[in-house]
Amino acid sequence: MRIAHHFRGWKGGALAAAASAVLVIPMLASAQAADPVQVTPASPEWQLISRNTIGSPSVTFASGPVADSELQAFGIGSLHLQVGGGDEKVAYAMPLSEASPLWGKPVSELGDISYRVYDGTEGVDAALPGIQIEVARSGLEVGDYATFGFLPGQSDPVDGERNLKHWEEYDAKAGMWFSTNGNECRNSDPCTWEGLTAAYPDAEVWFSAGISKGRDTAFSGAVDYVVFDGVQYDFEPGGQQGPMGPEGPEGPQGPQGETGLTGPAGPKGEQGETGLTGPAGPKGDQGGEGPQGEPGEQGDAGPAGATGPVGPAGPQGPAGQDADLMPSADGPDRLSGKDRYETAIAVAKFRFPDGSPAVYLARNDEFADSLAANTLLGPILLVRSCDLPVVVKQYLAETTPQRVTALGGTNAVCDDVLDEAKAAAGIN
Ligand SMILES: [Ca+2]
Repeated sequence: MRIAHHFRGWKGGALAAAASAVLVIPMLASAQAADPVQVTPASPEWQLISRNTIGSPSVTFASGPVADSELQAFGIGSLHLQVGGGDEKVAYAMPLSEASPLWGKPVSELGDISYRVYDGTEGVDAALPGIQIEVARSGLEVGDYATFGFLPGQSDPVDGERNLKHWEEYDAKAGMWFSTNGNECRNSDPCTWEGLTAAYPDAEVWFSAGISKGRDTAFSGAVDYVVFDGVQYDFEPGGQQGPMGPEGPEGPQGPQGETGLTGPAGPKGEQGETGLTGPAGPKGDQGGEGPQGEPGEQGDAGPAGATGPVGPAGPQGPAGQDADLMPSADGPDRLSGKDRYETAIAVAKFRFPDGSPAVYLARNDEFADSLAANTLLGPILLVRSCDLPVVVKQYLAETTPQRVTALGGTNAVCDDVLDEAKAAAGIN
């Protein structure tokens, strides 16, 4: 994936950016209490969410666009988006962790949600970028992870009329919303905000909140002045344009080569390429000292890339990889669950305590497939041919791997199960 960022790296500028993150800008008529938070390429609070980005969309912070209308970009510039039709999609959002004030906040208690969007897409009735909130629909304690999305195409802008090459403001809580993977408020039958929060009264904010442009039409335009939970975010060009960010490490090499299969792509590499942040190296610290894998030398697990706060890319520990693949003398006497699905997950959790960038799905009764895959560097989870066990879904939602691979043909693992598994992992 190539992202046309030219503002790579926040390592050198994060502190300076944080210090200048809040600008005092004269309030418009609908004044909010606090000053807007200025978001620049250097702001770590907002990032490209690589697992929800496909293709090579362009995301830049730039001046304007200036429209021939009353409403304009807030301040000087905005977040410019160029997304191709078909398969491309992009998410630019606030990754959340347990330390974030939004983490676990009941969705029903969220304050204002609105944004400005400029549609400059010629010749296409473009689908606009919307607001996307990853949630635990039954609360973080229980899970049931999904995404709530605002549908600008089924909602009216504040001025009542949508025009090309105009800035339009959408009050998202006054418009229509959908939930992924749910019986209520499906994309085909969306709900008002009140309907959404009534259908999922226990939903809590989970993993990210921000802007998303889905995989439908092309879009060329911009987004600015996002208000989320009453906090205003003003996208502006400039900021601390530090040195090029480090490239993310490649995906782990190893037994994949021996089997001749393509190993998991370096998903961390993808995010590193945007230069916004160098995410933590997924296995960087793992087993660093293990001299060719002496038993029992398994090192500390690296920080979980998906949920952890992103930091500079960590170097991969080559020796650690070897050590990591060797059996440990410290294992339990038995790994088990109440059935084979749970047992596979118990094995996965033991072997990959911090999750894995890649996981594999094998049919519960096709032992040849899982046997053939046993040298892959990632958990092998068992599924029914056309049914994804709830425990597997929960595991995927908790560990958010960047790649899910089905083992065998569609008779072994049907496409619906693969799609559902990807959705559970947040891969859309
Ligand atoms: Ca702006």
